[in-house]
Amino acid sequence: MNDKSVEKICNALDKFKIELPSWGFANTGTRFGKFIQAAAATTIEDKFSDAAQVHTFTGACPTLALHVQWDLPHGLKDVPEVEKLAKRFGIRPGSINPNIFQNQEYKYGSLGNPDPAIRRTATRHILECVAIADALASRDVSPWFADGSNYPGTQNIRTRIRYFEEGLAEVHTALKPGQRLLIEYKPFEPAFYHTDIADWGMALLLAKKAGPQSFVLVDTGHHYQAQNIEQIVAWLLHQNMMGGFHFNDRRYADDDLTLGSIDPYQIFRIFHEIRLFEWETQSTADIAYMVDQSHNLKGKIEAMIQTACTAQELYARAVLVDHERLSKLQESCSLVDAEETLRGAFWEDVRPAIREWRKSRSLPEDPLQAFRSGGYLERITQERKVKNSGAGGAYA
Ligand code: RM4
Ligand code: MN
Ligand code: MN
Repeated sequence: MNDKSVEKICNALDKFKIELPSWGFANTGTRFGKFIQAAAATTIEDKFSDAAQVHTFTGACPTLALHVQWDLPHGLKDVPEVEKLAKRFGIRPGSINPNIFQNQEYKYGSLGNPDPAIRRTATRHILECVAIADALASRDVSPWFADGSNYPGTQNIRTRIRYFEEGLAEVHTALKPGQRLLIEYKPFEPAFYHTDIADWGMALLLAKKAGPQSFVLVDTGHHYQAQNIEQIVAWLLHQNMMGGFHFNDRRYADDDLTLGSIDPYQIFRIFHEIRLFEWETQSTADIAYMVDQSHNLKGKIEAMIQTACTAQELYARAVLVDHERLSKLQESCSLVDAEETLRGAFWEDVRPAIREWRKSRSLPEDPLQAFRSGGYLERITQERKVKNSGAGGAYA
């Protein structure tokens, strides 16, 4: 690889940051049960501390997404504590995620619930999240709605669209200048007949209707098999509606596997669409890159370091695509050469260039190795094991 390519990668990596999810450090499981890890985070302090490890060794993850009910159980009252932790660990609070799916009252939905009192409760919670985001100087409020129904005929799909339009519009009016509302979609689970915000088209229409500070959030695991995700990304970029990502990989459904573990070419193609857009428009796409993964079996901090490094590798490959050349080949319909231009970048070994970048930024060349020899994992395993041994893993 020539010096110019290395320099291009280094400059791009300086700007490429990826947000970690607080819930990725806690004990999580499948719907059949949890496997408890002795070193898992059980408090918000643990989560900040673990995230700081990932950032220390990768230099790529300066922010932590928070799930309000899990991380700020007392809402706004917990803001000073979170601020203190953010300062102490050198990690900024990232996107604020409302929880409108876990409480008993949300059995039949939140903003789409036929009961107006429950719709109010949900709206109030999201409004509090907007206030929390404001207090923490976090830009993005990022709700995911589990709303839907399990059987045909049991809910009025169009009435619920209206409820969503009303609820989201109300939330939008509370946004401060600069804040954004990111609307996430998901085709199924937990609802198995219809989900109120099932795909990018529904999310896009709702975001447009809510107001100019709403954008769409693409969770890479929230698509049907074989769906062309990079095409969705290209459309959202074209519409200036691409707000952020929840990165993860999947083999079957919403598996939340490590980014790029199943299909690295897919993630590369997404990054390519973004880089191409940026080259054509001579602008930087204002996108929040976030991870939404919870590792049930892998060590959580190690898996997050692996994820951040994988994201950098796939992003760096997309940086190498020769846009000028590719555009000409596309125009002349030189199919094989165009495809080879894209594929060629994908097959470049960018790891030496990334090591260069790390060295020149005083980061360890091998973040995973550096974490392992740092002694942190042994220490927290000792400190947390008693607490974690009391955690229940049962499904029923
Ligand atoms: C959902 C979705 C959301 C996440 C929850 C916990 O499947 O991906 O983003 O907040 O899980
Ligand atoms: Mn998600
Ligand atoms: Mn998900």
